[in-house]
Amino acid sequence: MRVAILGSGSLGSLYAALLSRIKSIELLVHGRGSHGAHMAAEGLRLVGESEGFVSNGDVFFSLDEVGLPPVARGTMDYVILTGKADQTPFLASLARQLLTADGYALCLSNGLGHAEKCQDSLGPHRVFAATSTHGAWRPSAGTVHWAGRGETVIGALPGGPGQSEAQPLLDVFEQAGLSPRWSSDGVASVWRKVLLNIAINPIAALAGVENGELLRPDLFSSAFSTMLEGASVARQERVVLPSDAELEEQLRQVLLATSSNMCSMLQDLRNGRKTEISVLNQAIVERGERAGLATPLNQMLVAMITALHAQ
Ligand code: KPL
Repeated sequence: MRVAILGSGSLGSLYAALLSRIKSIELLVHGRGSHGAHMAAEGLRLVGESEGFVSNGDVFFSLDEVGLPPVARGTMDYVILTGKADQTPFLASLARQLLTADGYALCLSNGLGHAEKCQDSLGPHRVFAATSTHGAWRPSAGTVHWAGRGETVIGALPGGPGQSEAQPLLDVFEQAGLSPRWSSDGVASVWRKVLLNIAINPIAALAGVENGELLRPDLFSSAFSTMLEGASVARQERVVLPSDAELEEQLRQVLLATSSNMCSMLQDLRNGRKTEISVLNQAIVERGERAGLATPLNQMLVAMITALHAQ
């Protein structure tokens, strides 16, 4: 099976390192910048929950600065997009060039709207919904730290492929330790992940703390209230969510499982990168406005993170 990972941030690098262990996969990892260059020249080191080294003989590391390798075009059975929010349309255009005629794409990026952008570019019949709660960060170029075990959800979208089309990928994710799960309602799965991110990311980023600190009662209550605002918007959009008590339990479990992780928004702020606030809390505020629902906590978090961007 041929698999391509587009975008080599923390999550893309983690999936690359774990999938590289599966001998039945030919893996292409398309990165950029100093981390991408480091991987292409010297390979990728995995530390944390599991340790290992991926040599550039085992995996084809390509660089966006150079372009897609011509030999890879039209050969990929699955393409996994893992870039930041504003990269999705570009990465989807690369996926279109890489996929075989009956290949499939999935996007693990945080936030709302990615799957729809992939569907626009590739057609609904080729796109799965997908989410990941694995925690990862990059201590230095060429290294990824697996900071917390989570799960990977692959799900069905309206008009999209089903479980049998996802099964070969679910099987290799299982072998790689990525704890995959199939969801028959991919839209709800993406929302459930977004509800976690709107609750965790801006608060951990503003407080400058690892995820586990949000289990402190004062921070937990702020995070959970932010989550509930998002849940009201989702329910207004007729998304089927579990009870508030179950959402609270899921928030607690993800904070426990990723307690030593620096969430992606904290990493982005510390590294001077644009955050994903526009596809997380800001998307909740905008959808809330359309539905006539006030989301003051999300609005305040957007204002504060946006003010930090401007500094
Ligand atoms: O998705 C994440 C992120 O950091 O963006 C979580 C699951 C919250 C892990 O930190």
